[in-house]
Amino acid sequence: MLAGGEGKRLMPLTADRAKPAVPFAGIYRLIDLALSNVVNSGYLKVVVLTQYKSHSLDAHVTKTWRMSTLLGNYVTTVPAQQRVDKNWYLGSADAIYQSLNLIHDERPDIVVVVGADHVYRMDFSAMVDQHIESGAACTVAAIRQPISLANQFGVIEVDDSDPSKIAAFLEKPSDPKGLPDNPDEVLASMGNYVFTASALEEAVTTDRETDSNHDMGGDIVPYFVGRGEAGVYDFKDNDVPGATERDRGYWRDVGTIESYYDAHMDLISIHPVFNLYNYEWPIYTQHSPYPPAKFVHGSGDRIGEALNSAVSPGVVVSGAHIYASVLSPLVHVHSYASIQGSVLLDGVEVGRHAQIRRAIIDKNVVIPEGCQIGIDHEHDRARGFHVTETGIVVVGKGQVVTR
Ligand code: ADQ
Repeated sequence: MLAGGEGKRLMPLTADRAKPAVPFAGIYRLIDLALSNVVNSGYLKVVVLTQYKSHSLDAHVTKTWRMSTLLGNYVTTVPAQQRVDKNWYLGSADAIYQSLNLIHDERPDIVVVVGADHVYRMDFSAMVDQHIESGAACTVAAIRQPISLANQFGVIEVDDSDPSKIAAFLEKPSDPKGLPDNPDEVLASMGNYVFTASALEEAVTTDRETDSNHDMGGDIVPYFVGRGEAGVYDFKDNDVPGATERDRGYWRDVGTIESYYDAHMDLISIHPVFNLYNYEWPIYTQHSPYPPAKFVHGSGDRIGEALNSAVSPGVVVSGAHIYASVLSPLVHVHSYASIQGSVLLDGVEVGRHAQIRRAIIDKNVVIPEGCQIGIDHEHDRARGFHVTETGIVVVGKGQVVTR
């Protein structure tokens, strides 16, 4: 699993942690989704390659994903180690090159390479089956996306005569071609790949000797496409047990603040677009044994309530109104406060009469009494908060909030 990226477009949430360690849906970290998919697919020998600000990621994976070693299974983090020379990982392909010793130790026939920062459910065994049947050296998972987002993705053109083969692959093109049956969409790489192990080794070794960006999407996939050895796996054919009509085929790259925010809103509608309550394909995580969430009357006998919201253990809502929001563990909201369309990370304290709209508040931030966030964006910017083009306000970890 590739988990070393910096996640610049998710700033300030990645100021202090790697993107895969960013908290998600109250009790999870982003990496829990990809790891749950891999483990639920039956693949139990997993290395997580880390680099950028990896401490909280490493701590989370080590604590949460410890497995019995009796059967030789493991999920283990491997930090960049300067094993090959004095360089850190030069890119995602170099992360694999510098970790080839792990492949040599296990001698697998097939290596599944998975990004660590997407929200979805996927059974990788179906993709591996197709890879083996097709005889491709590299198979790329693909999903249709709006053409307006093409510059964030690797864009695939399939072979006219054999649609399971990739004819061309352009990493983050600025001038993409739409699909023949829909000019408003492209076929995007999901950043998940299946490789024949020997072919992967040869590709990353050859790539290391060039002056490329040493990137899986930018360099390794095009290498296989150039040799006519790259196949495409259409995610719409993937099925996981327990999926609902509504959330089957759901996939979100949470690469930006907007998509991170939207992925949260997808969770909390009555019939969620992404259904966390599918116990046949569980999303695993672990956190401290906090007490149950509690809703109590507050000052002046105000009712404490949360509607269309997801509320984590350890939360106390006292005489405050929460709507369409996600509250992480240990959030405490005091009387007369109102929170709408917001995501509050662990331990956020919201003072009396505070109002929060369309905001993401990072861990342990204290919102003082009467404070307004997300109501006057000029005032939000003046206080040093990050405001996106679409008006989502982010208050970073450790930021001191004033009225
Ligand atoms: P991006 O997500 O933009 O596009 P990248 O930033 O390289 O590509 O991240 C891919 C994965 O690799 C992430 O999980 C990241 O954490 C990890 N990674 C990045 N640099 C790393 C390093 N030096 N060491 C270890 N891990 C590293 C990719 C593909 C596109 C595809 C999108 C789908 O390149 O083709 O469309 O994913 O989201």
